[in-house]
Formats: sequence, structure tokens, C-alpha cells
Amino acid sequence: MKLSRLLLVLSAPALAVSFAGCSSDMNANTANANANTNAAASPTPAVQSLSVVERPQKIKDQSAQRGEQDAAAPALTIVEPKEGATVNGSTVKLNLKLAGDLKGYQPHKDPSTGMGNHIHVILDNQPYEAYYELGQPFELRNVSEGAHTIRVFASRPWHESYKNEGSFQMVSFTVKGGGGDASKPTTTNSGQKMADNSNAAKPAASPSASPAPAGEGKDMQPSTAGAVDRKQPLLTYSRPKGEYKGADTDAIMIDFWLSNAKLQGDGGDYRVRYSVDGGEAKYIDKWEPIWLTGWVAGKHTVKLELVDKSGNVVDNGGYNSTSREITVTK
Ligand SMILES: [Cu+2]
Repeated sequence: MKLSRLLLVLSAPALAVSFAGCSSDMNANTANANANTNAAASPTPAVQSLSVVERPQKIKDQSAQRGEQDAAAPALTIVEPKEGATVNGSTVKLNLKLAGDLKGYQPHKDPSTGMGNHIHVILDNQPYEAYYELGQPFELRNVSEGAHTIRVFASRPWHESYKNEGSFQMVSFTVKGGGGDASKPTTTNSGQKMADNSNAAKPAASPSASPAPAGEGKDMQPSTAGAVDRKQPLLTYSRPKGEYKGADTDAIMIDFWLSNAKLQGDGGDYRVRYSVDGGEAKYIDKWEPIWLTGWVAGKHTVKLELVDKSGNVVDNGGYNSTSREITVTK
């Protein structure tokens, strides 16, 4: 009989799950998965059912508390490195100038919350690093020899980028005698060992209370520039990245920067295609962040691509198709 077969199909994997997962969290997730989908239960992320939700209330609240800042039009200039520069040695100093219609927008990490406005800094097509205090340069350390790009854009405390023209800047340069030895420990200017700050979503460990704290910086992974034409359509992946915990996992934002490309919903020809864990492709047709809910605990891969009318990835040095792994901890 149909019903009993259905029950059998549903209960067998559910049983397997109850043996495999012992934590109550895992069981709660499984219960959710059963409620949300008609697929067989499984502890793997594959069963997660994501849906787009509106901007979370807590972000609306933060936004309201910021006065006019969200309407700012920050304009960045990359002072250093200069376009086409050759940098000797593996440490690349990034100096930025911030101007424009700021309406109170100023990058700074509030020591009490570990949050604040900041700049997203992207070497080649690596995950971004957060840069808070523009008064001193951000050091990209251990940069490998060869051609590189840096992309920067202004960001809000919740990592949503400012999308006005001028917020985004890009520079190409070459490193001679670079580093790229990823096995070397990360050290700061003053030689202190840094905390592993692979996760920018969480407040980084505050620098120790030494009298002369080192500037911001990060040991970079080895990479070189793609063959990017900055006059061609370019998608810059920004979020999600890193680790999400607790309430931050309720709704996770996808955000990106677009250059030389208008999306279909904005009157253009392009679409941004995304998929999670290799699942069904979905589309973003307006250049604004989206929030996805329904994440289950574990590692997830998020892929963002810029595609044309026919659904083909627009090639630009490989930067227009980017995958990142994130970790969701409930
Ligand atoms: Cu950020």
C-alpha cells in the first residue's frame, strides 16, 4: 500500500540519522529538514532547503541607528600601491584615501563590539580581508612573486558593500622577490604572532595592549592575478565568507560588487547565478544583497557567477565564477 511504503522510505533514513547524530542540535536540524522538505531525512547539508527572506530586522535596526550613513557615497582612492607599480619584497602596503559624500561614514572598529564600518580588501580572487583603520596602511604579507590585483570597496558593519560608483577601486601591480611561503607563521610588524584571523565575520582578537600596536595586515595565501580586463564585466564576490554562528545563521547574506555590468532587473543583460553545495542554480537579477534562510550546520560551498543572456559565464580572468566555503555552526 502506498502509505506504508512512504512511511518505510521516510523512516529508514530517519533511523540511520538517529544513530549517526547524537547531539540534540543535530536532531533538531533533522526535524526541521523533515518539516521543510519531502525528501528523505539526512544529516548532510544536501537536504537543506534555502529560501530568500527579507532584510533581517536586526540589520534594519542597525541601519536606523546609523542615521544617514547608509545613504553615504564613499569614494575610495588607492594611494599605494600605484597602478602598474613593482613592489620589492613580499609585503605590500595598501594605503587608501576616503572621500566622497560620507554622511558620517568612517571606517573604525569599535573596541567594545569588535564591529564597525570597514573596507573589504581582496588580493587577486582570494576571500576579502577587513580593513578598519585607514590612518595606517594595511599590510598584505607574504605575497607571492608575480602579477597581482587588489580590489577594495567600502562596507557596512554587517559587511554589506556600498554600491555607489567610486566605492570600488582596483589596482594591478607586480611583486618581485615575493614570499608565498604559507608555512611561515603569521607575524605582525612588531613580530608578535597573530591570532588566526581567517574569520572576518566575528570580531578578531583585539591586538594585545602593547604600547605601539602593529597596523592591520594579513598573511596572504599564494595566488597571482587573473587576466582581468577592468573595462569588461566583473563580478567581485564579497559575502558570505568564514564562519557563522548562532543567530547569525538565521539569515546569511549574499553580497557582491558589479563593475561594467547591469543586471536584467536593473535594465541590463546580465544575471548573477548562485548555487549552494552544488545544488539548483538560482538567479539574482537586481544588484542588491539577498538573505538566505534554512541553513543546516556544517560546511557549505557558495558559488557566485556572472552570466550573460544565454547563461554562459562571462569570462574575465576567472574572477566571474567564484566559490567559497563557509561554516555554519548552530
Ligand atoms: Cu565586512
